[in-house]
Amino acid sequence: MMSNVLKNIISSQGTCLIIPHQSPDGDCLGSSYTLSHFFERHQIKHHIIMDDVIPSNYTFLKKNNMLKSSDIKDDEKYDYAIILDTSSLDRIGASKSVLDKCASMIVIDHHKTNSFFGDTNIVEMVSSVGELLFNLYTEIDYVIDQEDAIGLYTSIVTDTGEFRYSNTTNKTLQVAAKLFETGFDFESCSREIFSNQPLEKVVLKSSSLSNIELYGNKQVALMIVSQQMLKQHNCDMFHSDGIVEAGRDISGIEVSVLLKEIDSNTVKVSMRSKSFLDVAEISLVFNGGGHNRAAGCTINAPLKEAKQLIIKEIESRL
Ligand SMILES: [Mn+2]
Repeated sequence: MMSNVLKNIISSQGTCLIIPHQSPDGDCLGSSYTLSHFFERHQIKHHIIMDDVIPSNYTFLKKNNMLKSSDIKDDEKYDYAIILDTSSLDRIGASKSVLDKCASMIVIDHHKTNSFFGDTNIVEMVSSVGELLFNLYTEIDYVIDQEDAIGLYTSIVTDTGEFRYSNTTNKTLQVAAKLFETGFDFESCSREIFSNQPLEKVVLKSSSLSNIELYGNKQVALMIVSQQMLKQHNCDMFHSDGIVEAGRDISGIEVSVLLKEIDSNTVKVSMRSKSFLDVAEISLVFNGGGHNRAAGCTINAPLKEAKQLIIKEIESRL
């Protein structure tokens, strides 16, 4: 078995930068939160790099030690960059200059499309990075507390779609049970995450869904969030979170696609599938990545063209 990276960091008192992926979600924010707490408890000097805006339903995971890439000074040096929930280098939520200041890169991830770009890669096909961190903690007999449970639970509950997706295993539920044993306030966590949507975000979602298009014998749902829609509803792109899942949850739909217009020649594609289509494979065609049931990629083309490309690729597999 690979020696436990966390144990090595503690024994060497290494300095660390925790780096989640771009457009942070519940898993990378929750796992950054607990890992930072773990380091605090072991007096390890560290920061979390957060260049993006944290979506409002995850602001309870904000930490005082969060810095932007640009806050890291030229002469600073760190022993480790710990990259969480990120399958490839181009998805990292920090500028490359930050990585250059770290002697070693440790990747902790659960994407099957992970490209093993770190010096050390801990990649396991579990529900979430939260579940993977829990396993690493258990290996070294670290006693998780309520603060850890807040981060770990957020990771697991969001990446499993509240324990509904096929990545939920009996191990996942056993981990959740262990978190509950700490007595942490899971109801307050759930409220923060799921019952805390800004009104403009809900209106954007409704606007996108009301213009839904169906393809592939009505098995494919396609939604769009354009720059013009963001302006109209006073939203940022991170407010598009949750739309692609709503498309998937329509009966008869196997694949849901959300096209996010970043600029006139860049479209980010999010995909969700319900029961059989491997959307990670489709993403790989466009140099993206992800999981069987949730994946994404970027297409450098105008919206209309990107739509044709992705629909063609999906329809050929149905
Ligand atoms: Mn994840």
